[in-house]
Order: sequence, then C-alpha cells, then structure tokens
Amino acid sequence: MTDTRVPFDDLVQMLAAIFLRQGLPEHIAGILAANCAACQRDGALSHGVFRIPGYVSTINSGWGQPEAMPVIDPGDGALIGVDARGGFAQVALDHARALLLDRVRAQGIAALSIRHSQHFSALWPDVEPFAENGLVALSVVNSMAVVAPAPGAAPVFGTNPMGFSCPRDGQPPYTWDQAASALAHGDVQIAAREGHMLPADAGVDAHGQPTGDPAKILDGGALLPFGGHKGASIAMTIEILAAAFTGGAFSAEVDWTDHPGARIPLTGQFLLVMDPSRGGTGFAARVAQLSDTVRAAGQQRLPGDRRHRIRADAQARGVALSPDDLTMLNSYL
Ligand code: NDP
Ligand code: PYC
Repeated sequence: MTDTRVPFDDLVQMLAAIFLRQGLPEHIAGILAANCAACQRDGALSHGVFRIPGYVSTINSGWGQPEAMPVIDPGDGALIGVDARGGFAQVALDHARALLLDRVRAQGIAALSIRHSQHFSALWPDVEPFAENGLVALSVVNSMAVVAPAPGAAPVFGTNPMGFSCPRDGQPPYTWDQAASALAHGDVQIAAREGHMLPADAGVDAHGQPTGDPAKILDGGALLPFGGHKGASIAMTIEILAAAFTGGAFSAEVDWTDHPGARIPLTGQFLLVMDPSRGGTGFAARVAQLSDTVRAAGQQRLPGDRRHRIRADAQARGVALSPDDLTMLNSYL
C-alpha cells in the first residue's frame, strides 16, 4: 500500500488533537504537535509519528507533569535556569526563548540550563531555528540508561544526542544532530519491529556479548557508544552537562518502574547560543566556503542535506504517512 500525503498544517492539527485528547493544555499540545510533525516531514522518522504511542502511554502513566508550565530563574549573566517541573523541555525552551535571545543580543552568548524536563524528540528542531535567525546553537540532552560504556555491558548512559546548527550563506543552516550511541534507541525499536539486523558492533546482549540483533539489545542488553571509548566520553560529557550541570537526573537515575507505560525520560537539557557577528567577519560565508571544500574533497552529502531534501518534497507533495501510521493516529482521535 502506498503512503498517504498530508499537508503539514493538517498533520500538526491532527497531532495537536491527539495531545488535547490526552488532556494537555492547548499551548503544550501545539508545541509537541509542531515538533513531532516537523520530524515526520523531514524524514526524521525515529522521532516522527512513530513516537505518538509513547507520548500517549507516558501521559497516561502518571509519569512526570506533562501539563506543567516551566519556571524561569533568570539570573543576571549569561546563564538562564529553567525548572521544567516535570514538563517538556520544548515547552521550557519556548517559554525562555525571548529572554535567551535578549541575552545573546546583549552579551553575544547565553545558555539555557533546563532541569526536570522530558524530551522525546530529535534535537535539530531545538537548534535549527536559531541558525535560521543568524545564530549558532549547540544543545545536549540525556535520556534513559540503555547504553553501556566502552568496554562495558551494563547500561549507564542515555543515547544522549548532541545537536549543532549555524547559518550558512546560500544553503540551509549547517545542522547535525546525532546520538552518542551507535544508533538512536528509536531506530533499534524500528529495526526490531521490521526484523532488520543492525551492525554487529551496535550493542551487547544480556550476557554482554556483542550483537547486531535489535531484539537482543532491547531484551536485557544494551547499545554501545559510537566510536568506542571516544563516543563513551561524549555520552558521559552529555550526562555531565545535561544532568550534573542543570540539576536534572542522570540517565541511570531515571526510575519509572512505578509508572508502567512511561517511555519519556525525565532528565535535563543544556543549550548554548552564540551570535557569530561577535566573532570573525563573514561567518556564514566562511561556513559555506568550508562546506564547498568538504564536498569537493569527496563528502558530497553533509548532515542536514537529506532532511532538507525530504522537507522540500513534503512541502511540495505533503508529508508521507504509511497506512499503518494513519491507522495508528486515527486510533487516538
Ligand atoms: P543519524 O545517525 O541518523 O544521523 C546523525 C547525523 O548525521 C544527522 O545530522 C544526519 O543528517 C547525518 N548523517 C547521517 N548519515 C550521513 C551521511 N552518510 N553523510 C553525512 N551525514 C550523515 O542520527 P542518530 O541515529 O544518531 O539520531 C537520530 C535522532 O535521534 C537525532 O535527531 C537525535 O536527536 C534523536 N535522539 C533523541 C534522543 C532524546 O533523548 N531525545 C536520544 C537519542 C537520539 P540527516 O538528518 O540529514 O540525515
Ligand atoms: O531514540 O534514543 C532515542 C530516544 C531516547 C529518548 C528519546 N529518543
């Protein structure tokens, strides 16, 4: 069966209706719907509508405070604290964005330190809008302990993504967004559902033996960091910034055993935003020049190229939803 193509705004409305049916306030439902629909539109499928059952079961599990409004601790320097109070990090970012931008304009650099926050999405939607407005943004978030150190067999780290975005003349922002693990946990779940094997060094089974079988990784095993000990250092640094620094929980401290159905980690997020006009001149032109050099040297595909190509197609033809996706979404309406 072929995919259905849905206009982006219709998909946002459909997802917002699902979140509203779960009792979320309109403002929060709108933020989550736009975020999830953007992932689906851009082909970031590990965090598109595939995540809707996880959002719904988490909200119904009583885990966190998905309806909570964040509280800002403005400070008076470069660092702004936000207590998400168990709510969504994207809501905290939305709430603090104007103050963050004021500080970046005034000082050239500012950071958001978000704690007690849920994050169930890709990071590029958090950073790319800053680059679209001429700024440089870097963010990290920790998740739930499903990644072993290297070497190691017991999960201690989250899949812990890091996202970066900056302006680039003549092209979309240069944006990358990647887990510190060999794969995002969402992609392991998709592979298990579809019966695909993963690379043989993607994880370990319940006995600590290397495996590329997604079912074994999910059933008492663990993912491994990308790049061995180098990825483990990045995973650990993200725990330090997103949890120790912000005051949130480490991934290994996420304990939702009393909330069956909870899937969304309740941890922290760190976001740094800089104004490149305070640095060297012609920043965006320099980034474009470097991109061209890298492509000419053989790396034709840069991060973000695939997403922006899929986005352009979705803008022309609508966002692709598989028949199963559509059935699943309608079951929540
Ligand atoms: P991928 O490995 O799929 O992609 C990582 C980055 O590399 C992307 O920017 C991608 O660009 C780029 N890329 C991929 N393949 C190539 C290639 N051949 N050449 C050049 N660039 C390439 O991502 P992950 O599986 O590591 O993570 C997927 C998503 O999961 C991320 O968005 C991440 O934020 C999210 N995540 C969220 C978590 C959370 O706690 N909220 C936890 C873990 C992950 P492009 O997008 O254009 O393909
Ligand atoms: O895909 O690893 C993941 C993930 C964890 C939390 C949200 N997404």
